[in-house]
Amino acid sequence: MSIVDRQLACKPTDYKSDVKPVWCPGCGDYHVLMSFTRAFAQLGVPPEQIAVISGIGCSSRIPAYTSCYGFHGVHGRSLALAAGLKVTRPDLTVVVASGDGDGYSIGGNHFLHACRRNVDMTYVVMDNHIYGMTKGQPSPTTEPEFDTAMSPGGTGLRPFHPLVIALASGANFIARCFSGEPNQTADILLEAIKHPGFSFVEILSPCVTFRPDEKEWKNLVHPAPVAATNDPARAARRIMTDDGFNIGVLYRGDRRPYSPEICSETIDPSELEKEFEQ
Ligand SMILES: Cc1ncc(C[n+]2csc(CCOP(=O)(O)OP(=O)(O)O)c2C)c(N)n1
Ligand code: SF4
Repeated sequence: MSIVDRQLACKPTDYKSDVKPVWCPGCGDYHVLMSFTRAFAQLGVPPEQIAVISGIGCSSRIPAYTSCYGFHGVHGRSLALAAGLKVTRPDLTVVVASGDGDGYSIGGNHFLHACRRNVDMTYVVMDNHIYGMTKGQPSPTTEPEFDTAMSPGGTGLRPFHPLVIALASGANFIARCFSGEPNQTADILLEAIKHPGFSFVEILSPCVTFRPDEKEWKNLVHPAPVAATNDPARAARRIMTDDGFNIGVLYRGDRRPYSPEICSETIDPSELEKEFEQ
């Protein structure tokens, strides 16, 4: 079968591996996996032309459950890996899967600079406002009053605002999804993958084991009341003032994606050498 025929024939099940997920029954990440495979099928790119990269965490297990190429890397370092891969293999579709602990705590610095660099890839953070895999420590998005064994009475710390930080750092596409809406999430993931540059998609994905209260999220999410904008100032105002449960595409930017040629266009290495010889 030719590549074109295969692209036409792709079904969501073609992107699933034979590995059975070990997530807890009811974990939101099952639906996220479904959204990934639906988005890939709609994209029509065969599994061997997609790379799913992750760090460590329950959410970061996703590459093993897809039939795409994948890399289950070091905790918090998935973006560096993915950027290196995309720059050297621009023909691949690169999608990065992370959790709020992996992406915003140990990986926080990489998040800022990936947004700035604007390599053409899609960063998906399954945010459950807790560390699931390591049994319920607070993460940067945990509410200040949320009581955990590690932080009795809550941390008292102001939560990190990933969407605002992504916007301020230069992400080129920003959306929020809810894992309980896999079709809508698949549509948004597809749009994020097709959008040039660094696309950031937050997926609210409940951890039913360490945050049973998050089962309520299905009653709190609602469509974003205004259409996406390409104006960062308007997007910032909206994201700063929303209730954290607006679902949809919130920002579509038009920054030019990073490519190694951007540097070679502007810097002539022989000129630099002359400067150092002086
Ligand atoms: C360098 C390093 N530090 C800490 C850990 C332990 N660790 C593994 S997963 C994890 C937290 C994962 O939380 P999150 O990213 O929110 O994902 P979730 O499990 O909730 O999906 C931590 C701290 C590790 N594996 N490596
Ligand atoms: S601990 Fe939480 S995040 Fe991890 S698999 Fe279970 S429900 Fe999902």
